[in-house]
Amino acid sequence: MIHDLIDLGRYPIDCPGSRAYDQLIADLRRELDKDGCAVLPGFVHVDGLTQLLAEADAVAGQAHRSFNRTNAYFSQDNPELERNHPVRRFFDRSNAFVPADNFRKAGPLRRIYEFEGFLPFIRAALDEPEDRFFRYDDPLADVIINLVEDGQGFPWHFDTNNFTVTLAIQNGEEGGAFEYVPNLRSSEDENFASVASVLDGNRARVRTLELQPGDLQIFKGRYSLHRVAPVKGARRRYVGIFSFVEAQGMCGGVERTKQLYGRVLPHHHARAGLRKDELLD
Ligand SMILES: O=C(O)CCC(=O)C(=O)O
Ligand SMILES: [Fe+2]
Repeated sequence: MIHDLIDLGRYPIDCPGSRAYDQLIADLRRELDKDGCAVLPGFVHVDGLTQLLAEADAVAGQAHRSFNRTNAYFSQDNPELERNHPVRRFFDRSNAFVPADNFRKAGPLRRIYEFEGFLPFIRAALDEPEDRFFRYDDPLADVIINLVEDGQGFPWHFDTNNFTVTLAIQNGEEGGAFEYVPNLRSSEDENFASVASVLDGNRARVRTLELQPGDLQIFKGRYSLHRVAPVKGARRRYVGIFSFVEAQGMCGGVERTKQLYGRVLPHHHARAGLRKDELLD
């Protein structure tokens, strides 16, 4: 069972159909409808965290680092636009991802991801149909840890995937807040003027979440501009990332996987075609 990791008293994800479960789902849906973000504080309890932290420390040395410069859209520069246009504003991005094959089946992070009640719970919270919600079939990327070190963060961006499910495992000494501007753009309107204003430092609509170790976050990042503020100090920020996709058998592309994880497996070559390259953008 999973009670040694998850606070099932507070989050009865093992009891679908119970009143407490239905209430929890209703609350999460309301939060997600309102601003695309739901946080479950203390989803992993203190004893569970001890296990997760030990696992994270043990595999941190396996992280693959990659660097690039990116705009908020993960797109190319467009020299025809004026110099200050958000599409033309590039920021440094560095990643250190611990690939998924470092997380053993019997280890705490993968046990949460593969717990039979976890996917249906996340799917219900997101109100996604059963035939469009699957675990990622990528042995290097299905469940990973993102490690953020002194001076690093994740610059302002919109996700290219619909939702992200993350678990805070350890915070840096300072910084590392999750900042977001709910619904800054829509499928009809890019709202470039407001995006530019946030990039210029306008904080009026910015919300700040200081997630604590053990908190689970469900975030719909396609329309909400967001960033991770730079982390300061010697202690690394660890976040677990659980990936779910809309088609069975989806796997990362060969080039993208090499870039993010430093290597590929035969599985990636075999699955080339059924891809979800944009994951984690
Ligand atoms: O590390 C986080 O808290 C979220 C990072 C993020 O925005 C992303 O992976 O798209
Ligand atoms: Fe994001």
